[in-house]
Amino acid sequence: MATVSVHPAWLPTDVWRPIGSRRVRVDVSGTVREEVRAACANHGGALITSGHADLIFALDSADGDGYAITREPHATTVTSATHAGLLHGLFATVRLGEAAFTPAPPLRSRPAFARRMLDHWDNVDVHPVMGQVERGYAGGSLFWRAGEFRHDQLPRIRDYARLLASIGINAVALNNVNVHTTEAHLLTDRLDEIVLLSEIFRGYGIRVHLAVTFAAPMLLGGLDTADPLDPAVRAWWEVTLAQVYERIPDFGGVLVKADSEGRPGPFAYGRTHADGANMLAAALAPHGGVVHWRAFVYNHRQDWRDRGTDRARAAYDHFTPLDGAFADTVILQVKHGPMDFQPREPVSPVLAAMPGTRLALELQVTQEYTGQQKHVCYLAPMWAEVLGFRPRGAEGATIAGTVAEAVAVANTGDDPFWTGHPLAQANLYAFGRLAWDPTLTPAAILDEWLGLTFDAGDGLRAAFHAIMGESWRTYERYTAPLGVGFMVRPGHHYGPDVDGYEYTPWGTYHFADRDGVGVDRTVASGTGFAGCYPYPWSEVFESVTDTPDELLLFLHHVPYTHRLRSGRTVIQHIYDTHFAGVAEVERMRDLWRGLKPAGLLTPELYARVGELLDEQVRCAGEWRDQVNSYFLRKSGIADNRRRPIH
Ligand code: GCW
Repeated sequence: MATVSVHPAWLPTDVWRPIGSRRVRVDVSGTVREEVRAACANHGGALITSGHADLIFALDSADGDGYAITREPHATTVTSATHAGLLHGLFATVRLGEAAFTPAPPLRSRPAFARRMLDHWDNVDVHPVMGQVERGYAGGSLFWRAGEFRHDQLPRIRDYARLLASIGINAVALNNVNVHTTEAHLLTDRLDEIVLLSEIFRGYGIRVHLAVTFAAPMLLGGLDTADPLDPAVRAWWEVTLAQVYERIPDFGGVLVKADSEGRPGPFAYGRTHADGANMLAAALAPHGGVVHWRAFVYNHRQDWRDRGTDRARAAYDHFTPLDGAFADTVILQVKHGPMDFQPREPVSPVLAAMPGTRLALELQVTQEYTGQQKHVCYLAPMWAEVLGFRPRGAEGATIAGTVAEAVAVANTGDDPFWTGHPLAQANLYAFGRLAWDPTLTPAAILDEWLGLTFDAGDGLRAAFHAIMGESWRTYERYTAPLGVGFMVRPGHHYGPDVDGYEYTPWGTYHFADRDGVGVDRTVASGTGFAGCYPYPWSEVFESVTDTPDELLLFLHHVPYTHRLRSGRTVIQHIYDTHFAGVAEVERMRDLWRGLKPAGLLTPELYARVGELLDEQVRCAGEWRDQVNSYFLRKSGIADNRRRPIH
């Protein structure tokens, strides 16, 4: 049971009324029955074992974690082959509300991806730079505070597991992929904490995974090497992981960030990433565990003078030669874009280039580069574009049809609203729903979330759609233009700093000079990145006239006077979109001011969103003015509408 001050997110008590006010039979023991029991206690219904039931939950012999809901005049029946599937069926019934009890054709649903995973970037200790949660914008960690496990938070963690289960999440990595010394011990002498968490998550059909450091055999085992082909190293992992399985029989496996941003990895021993990942897979496979191996590998110490090195190519160059070399139980986890979770990037070419490897698509729900949960930025439209992208053209498969799994970096913490910005809850909700069914539309998901969270009527719904529906594109308009990315303040990544990364080793440049801007990634004259795509995208991206406007500067260096497909020049597009983006944010704030707190739109939530919208207006204005002034000064070309630029 949550403490009163914690917001119920999309599961307020009232969403249980349609179930809880009826006579319900649950033919299995466990979480479904306990949820139904609680709902009936709150809403006057009854959990019964005999006699007429309005709603029945029963196991059947179908396969997998899907469910079926049969709505007949006298009763509704929810069936699945597994407890987890029945739980998903329960939450689907919650989403249907009263409609679950109106006769209708049978509804069958199966998840598109067998594993739908959330990665926490939580630290145990407070990291001197990154804090308790790396790129966390929702307070502290739910699991640890200042080095200590949060025993006092177990009831809230249970509520959290329930929220995740209700959107179909079935795997959670508990700690940051940057595994520092204290966190490394979660695998061994602090395993008790993971055991406790696994007991809570297990009840909701969620398996726990741990991020581990590749150097663990040295750090924890006292060995003098972590060479994946060294027998003592292999033996250490086998024994250590076997001990984990003694305590956590359904332990999901490990997540590894290796040879990336200073993390240890197999390169130190002249071994490949397949050697490293397969070694861990061999230790896990006998127990049914998997390895999530991140493809986020690039040179973060590059010389900015060196135009030949292209960070966008790095994952492709490192991993595609290894296609087919990874064990079956290794999942290569690939960020959706080739750089790093920018508001606009092309889909990573790695996702289309490794047919012999199990791939996971990695999304970032935490809003590192999309307003840090101070800005409204509903990300489902971006993710839907990524999932629906067809690397081989209209006749080819989508990304959703290509990858094996969907993974996302969590945006949650111990904030009373779970996500800092209350409206950022919609992003977590949308990730879960899209990972279950990538064909759902962002607008339909938003509607679902609004219905549950606010019991929103038509007026409120329309206002929320107007504020949130296009908010990702709005964010794109007032920040870095035309896909060029990374004009953020280095380090914390909030707010504008056009040249902040320009002369740094991080590989994220825009190359603006007095004549033009953008990165030439063509085969003909640039880094060759466009050639990493299959046909037709290799040709589309190679061509400065065919490249979609929103990606132009990601792929081409063009003069400010270059005409976009839209007909506008690049410089005029920059001015126009930045003025328009801020005007849209002002309109969002005004719409919000026009609402009145009532019902589930509580005064606290209303006030929090209002304050954050003020900050979004301020920050968007700063973006507009810095970006516009920068390009006016570089180019010397005036805005054709002579609006104020500084
Ligand atoms: O986006 C970058 C972040 C790092 C993060 C890294 C990664 C966990 O700035 O904070 O480290 O990506 O994905 O590994």
